[in-house]
Amino acid sequence: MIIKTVEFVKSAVKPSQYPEYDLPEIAFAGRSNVGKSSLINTLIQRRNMVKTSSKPGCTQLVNFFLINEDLSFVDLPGYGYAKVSKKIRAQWQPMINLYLSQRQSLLGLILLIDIRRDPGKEEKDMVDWLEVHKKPYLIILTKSDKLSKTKQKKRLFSICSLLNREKSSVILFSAKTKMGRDTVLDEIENLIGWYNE
Ligand SMILES: Nc1nc2c(ncn2[C@@H]2O[C@H](COP(=O)(O)OP(=O)(O)OP(=O)(O)O)[C@@H](O)[C@H]2O)c(=O)[nH]1
Ligand SMILES: [Mg+2]
Repeated sequence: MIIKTVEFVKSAVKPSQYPEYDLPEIAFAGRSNVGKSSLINTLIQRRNMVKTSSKPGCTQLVNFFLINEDLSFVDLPGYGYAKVSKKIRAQWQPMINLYLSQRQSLLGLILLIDIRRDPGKEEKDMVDWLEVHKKPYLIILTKSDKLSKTKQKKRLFSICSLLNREKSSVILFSAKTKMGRDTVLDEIENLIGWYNE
């Protein structure tokens, strides 16, 4: 897939604020600081279109982007960050859950996992939810540049076995080196093709 145009559409807290366009939508989910916003920036080749930060808890709303005028990307707040206040956490999880359960046009989800971390309860719950709701999804291991090639392979192997997934269905990615960018774009194109059939 070639990304020609990108437009920030809006930020939302609740479903009544979501854009009303009826376009296939791909959402990016994962723990705080895992690299969701950086992955989107890498895909769209804009360094700062989506705000990123070394401090977890950067994305605090559901952010909608229009791609090539016919596809929507959604950057979600991260879950699981212990250091944000209880009050903020109490607002985020329902925001993510509401989005997942209410958004009719959600075509597929991209679940990001830091290559150095074992998937936790949040990731397993997310995969279970996706399976139950028959939503297509991709698993991406972020920050792969932090490990040697040999360690990347080892981590890929153990994360796949923890999640019961085939190795071919999990993508090694780095926003720093752009490793995996083309594979992610191809997979997104496959998802859209599947939607259009
Ligand atoms: N080395 C390296 N750093 C990365 C990579 N992806 C993201 N980062 C860094 O990790 C930090 C968090 O990245 P974000 O993209 O803001 O993460 P996020 O998942 O959107 O975080 P929240 O919005 O807080 O949920 C930033 O300092 C990024 O520069 C990567 O592939 N490699
Ligand atoms: Mg973010």
